[in-house]
Amino acid sequence: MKVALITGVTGQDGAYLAEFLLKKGYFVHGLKRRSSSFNTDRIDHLYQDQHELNIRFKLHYGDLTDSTNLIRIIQEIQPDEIYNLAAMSHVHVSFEMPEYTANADGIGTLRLLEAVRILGLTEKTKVYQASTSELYGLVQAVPQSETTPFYPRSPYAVAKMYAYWITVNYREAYGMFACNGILFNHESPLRGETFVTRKITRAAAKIALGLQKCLYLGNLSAQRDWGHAKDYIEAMWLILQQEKPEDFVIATGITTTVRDFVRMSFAELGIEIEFSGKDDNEKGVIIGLDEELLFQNGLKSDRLFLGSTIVQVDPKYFRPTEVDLLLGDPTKSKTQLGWVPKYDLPDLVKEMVISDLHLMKKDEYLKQGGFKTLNYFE
Ligand code: NDP
Ligand code: GDR
Repeated sequence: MKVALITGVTGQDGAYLAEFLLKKGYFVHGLKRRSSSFNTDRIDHLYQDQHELNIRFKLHYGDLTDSTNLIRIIQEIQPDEIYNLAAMSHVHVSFEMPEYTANADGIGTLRLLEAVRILGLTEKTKVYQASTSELYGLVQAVPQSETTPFYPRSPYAVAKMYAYWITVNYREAYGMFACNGILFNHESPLRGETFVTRKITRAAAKIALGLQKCLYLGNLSAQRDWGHAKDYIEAMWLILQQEKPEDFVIATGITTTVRDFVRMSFAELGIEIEFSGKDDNEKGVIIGLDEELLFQNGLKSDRLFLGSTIVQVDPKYFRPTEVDLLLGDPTKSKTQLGWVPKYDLPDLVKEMVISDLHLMKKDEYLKQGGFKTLNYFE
């Protein structure tokens, strides 16, 4: 049985990858951080009671900032494959926490590679590094491929640039099977709530249900190449199944503005928006309601008014340095890995919006039923 270690197993990609590898028959070990509250929501359905026989999923407390912990775990489990997905992954937050981001995302990758080397596992253990399209940063050329020069624009991207090159270096210096997947943005219903797509789909659901009035966003003109996380984790696995270790871009080859993602999300529920104004003053206003679609989604139009502003720009979400345009060229991954994504952007938007509508309806039912959370502080 193949043994895999996933760092960042509690995150969006970690959850999908764990499920994927379990289905492939792997024994999956996951690294999770100690937290004062539960942080395993995304993988609770995979949990196996450790007292049972034949378990194939095990979690270990750990952190990419702790070398001895990583060495001990890797020594104990002797993995065939390590997927290094753990990171402080929020670009805007990295401007607030640059040193920690460098430590976890940059040096953390070095710690992992060194652990494999120190333990004499360079021939046994393959390593996947979660590299990112953020490396391209300030546009040098489009579409961006494996040969496009990097120009990182955030502490996150600079840390990931170190991780990218240290992975290449360990491959060249020690002959390790260590690869970078340069993944463009990928989303899903499991996406963290503060990334723009999920923030939009959650807010669209809440606004449609009358639980929120307005969605505040930053740069609406940013363009991203958005795919589905389920497709992207499959590419991670394919990268480690190649004959030779190499780096691959994983992208859809289509780019869309944040503004259009907003339009598509509300349209999915039956709400048509028009944007007007510029920069800080740009607004999204309801210009049409599709009664039939609203009805199909279990929504009532009496809470929604033509002409009301439901999206506004708040400059606090602007970044000190922005990445304006990402558009990937997936030619190499399609031809060499045989990677075929199953989802397109409309599928992704639909899945996310419907999932959030489902979640928010739960809140609405509880509210209507008079449910109140107990207040422990009175
Ligand atoms: P998430 O933010 O959803 O998950 C990050 C994971 O890393 C979480 O499990 C988190 O734990 C864990 N983590 C954070 N810091 C540490 C640390 N110091 N030690 C151990 N674990 C830590 O990210 P995604 O799943 O979206 O992304 C996975 C990886 O891919 C990340 O490295 C990200 O930078 C990279 N990436 C993501 C892209 C995307 O579009 N999603 C695109 C390109 C690259 P906890 O749950 O406790 O917070
Ligand atoms: P990104 O994702 O920075 O590309 O990094 P995010 O969804 O945070 O931002 C995408 C674009 O949307 C603009 N934006 C906003 N972003 C957020 N979060 N919140 C807002 O309110 C908002 N308004 C506009 C941003 O300015 C940006 O241009 C993601 C992460 O998953 C990284 O870990 C990963 O490496 C890259 O994708 C590829």
